[in-house]
Amino acid sequence: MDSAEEPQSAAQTDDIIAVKFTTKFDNLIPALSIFKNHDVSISHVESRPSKEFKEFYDFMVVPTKQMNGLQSAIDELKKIGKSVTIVGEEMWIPKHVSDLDRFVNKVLSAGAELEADHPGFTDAVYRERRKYFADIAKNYRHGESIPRVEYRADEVKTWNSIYTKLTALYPKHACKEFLEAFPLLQEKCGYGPDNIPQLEDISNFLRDRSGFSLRPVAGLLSSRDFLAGLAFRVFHATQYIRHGSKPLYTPEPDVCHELLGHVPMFADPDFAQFSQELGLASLGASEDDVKKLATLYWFTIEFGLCREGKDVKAYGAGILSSFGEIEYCQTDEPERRDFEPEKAAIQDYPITRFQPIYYVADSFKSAKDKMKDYASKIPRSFNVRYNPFTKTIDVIDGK
Ligand code: HBI
Ligand code: NLE
Ligand code: FE
Repeated sequence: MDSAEEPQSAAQTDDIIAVKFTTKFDNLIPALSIFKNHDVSISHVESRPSKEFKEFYDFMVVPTKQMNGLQSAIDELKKIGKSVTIVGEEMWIPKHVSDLDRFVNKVLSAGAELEADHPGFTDAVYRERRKYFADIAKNYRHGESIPRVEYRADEVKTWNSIYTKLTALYPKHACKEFLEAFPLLQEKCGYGPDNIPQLEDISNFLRDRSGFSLRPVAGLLSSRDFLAGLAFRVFHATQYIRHGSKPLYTPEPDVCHELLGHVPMFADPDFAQFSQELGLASLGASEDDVKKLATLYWFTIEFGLCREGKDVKAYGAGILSSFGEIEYCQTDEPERRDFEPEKAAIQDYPITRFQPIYYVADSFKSAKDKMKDYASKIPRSFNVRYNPFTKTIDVIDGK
């Protein structure tokens, strides 16, 4: 995304996620009765002793869904509760990996509504196909296997031309972590010139390598939602392929970009950890900080270079999936700078042409340490910790 065109975050709706209030314990039953009297059913209640008021408790009530009586219930609740507040979408963060299901209908530009300058805009067959992929993603829920797709001959032809050209360039230009993973993907996930691999097989492979998994996505998500996936080591991957008329460059992610650019990198444990740090830092961060983190995502995961001895190699997916850019980034034309999160986070960049500036990391370990350090300076009223056993985000109050 161009910084100027940064998609609006998810925080646009005034959906009520939860109601918080402080009252004496004896008031809990009367408070819950208020919801009942207004026909609002409840899916979850939490309580803890108030830090502010002795003998009072903070309660949080999660209504089952948006219900007509909710606003009047809240108004009445104010009579018996102190500091009644509404937890809205803007404060909500996913706490469990299944919470990512909430993003399925929040894509910014899906195949069904292709924009006018898209090469597939006037191609009715392509548009229909994009709708098919969008429906798979919209119907997908956490824990299900990702539907296998039978790609058409013209789609495999597009894949073939990209795959053949890129694989010839990887030995010279791709970083060693990428080159280590690639043969495994050929062996175990069906990577090859005449086959578009299946997201489900790749997801299972990555889970065993680095704990990453894939979710199908219909199109672009907001930065906030997209980065939140990384906090759970989940990567939202498109499943459709770019329009056959322009195989060698697209500004939009597609299955070639995800599978050839991103997937081999997510097989590396250090890179996986780096990606998750970026995701964790984004949870509950301000709009401004999310924008900076999205920019860091751009200059690392999408367009990062790294040092290998005297050489500089590509690890960014936007480079590794683009036949033109993979060679261009090694020329003297673009500027190269050492990776410093504070500086990279505020650098502008174009999205529809080759990058004028690249940031060079010393290693993923050092990039991860710098990232962690940067993240620790982002102001947030709480800290987060990921529990990999339950795939849960623990929120630690740090006020
Ligand atoms: N959404 N589906 C999807 N894929 C991406 O690669 C992607 C996105 N939303 C935002 C985004 N990338 C980045 O430009 C950053 O904003 C994180
Ligand atoms: N330019 C890349 C490609 O052509 O594969 C895609 C970049 C997506 C951010
Ligand atoms: Fe990408």
